[in-house]
Amino acid sequence: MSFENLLIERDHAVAIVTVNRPKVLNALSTQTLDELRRAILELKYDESVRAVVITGAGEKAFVAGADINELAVQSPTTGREHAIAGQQVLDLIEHLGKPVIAAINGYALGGGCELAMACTIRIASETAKLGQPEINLGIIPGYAGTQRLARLAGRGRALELLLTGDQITAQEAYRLGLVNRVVPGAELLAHAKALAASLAAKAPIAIRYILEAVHKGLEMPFPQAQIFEATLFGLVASTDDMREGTRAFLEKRKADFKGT
Ligand code: CO8
Repeated sequence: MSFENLLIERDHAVAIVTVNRPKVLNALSTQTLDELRRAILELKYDESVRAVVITGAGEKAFVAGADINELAVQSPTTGREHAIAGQQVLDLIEHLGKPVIAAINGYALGGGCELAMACTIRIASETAKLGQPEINLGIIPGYAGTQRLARLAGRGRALELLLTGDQITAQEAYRLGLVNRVVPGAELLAHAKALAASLAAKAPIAIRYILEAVHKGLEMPFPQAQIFEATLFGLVASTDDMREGTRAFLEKRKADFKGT
């Protein structure tokens, strides 16, 4: 895979995707979003990849939002198309079936915060700043930020962030439940990679079903979600990894999961 605006590296079963437009604080142009879509699809079908880390190039930013140069000249129809295309890319990330860790190394604003929210787990550096500043541009989030922020941080907090457009610190984001962990900047990538590697060593089918049970189940009425969970539970009971995991426990050894 080679891209103009993304760097893709591999560290065993972990793929690291770096949005690489540091001169514009890694803003998501249409091309960058399309590259992200193609990269994520490749990683989805690459069985040797079991977890993904997404981060931004340079010291300053994870992703400072959609590219405002493009937003400034959009029309109602291209704006709608652009929003739908972005939503689809973020949906692909959310439904990758493998854990995706956002390593938030600086500004995660607008589309950047939305990208982070589509990831499974968010780890922020102590100096990161998060927010949805669209209101200050006279627009609203378009990559499902109104929806994911309200689901992650709650309706009241989401409304405050969306309406004020304020940037918040990593610690404040942690307090709101918007990020899972805050670590020193120098340790961020190593921390994200280590977490990704530990998730990559777990049973891939069980990981996939947990992701599906949470993401799809939360959109269902509770009794239906329970049946959905029970069905997925039944399916994992058919896997070699279930036999390996339970046997390894009883034999007091580390399980070796194969993804079958
Ligand atoms: N798009 C394009 N260029 C950007 C962006 C961006 N989002 N953010 C920063 N840049 C550029 C700057 O223009 C500047 O370029 P140049 O060097 O040529 O002047 C360069 O990056 C460095 O930025 P600054 O000089 O501004 O750096 P500062 O340290 O002074 O400030 C900030 C950093 C606070 C992050 C500031 O750059 C900023 O406020 N950026 C914009 C943040 C923002 O508003 N993001 C939301 C964008 S809207 C959005 O994401 C909507 C998503 C949904 C779209 C739906 C489909 C249509």
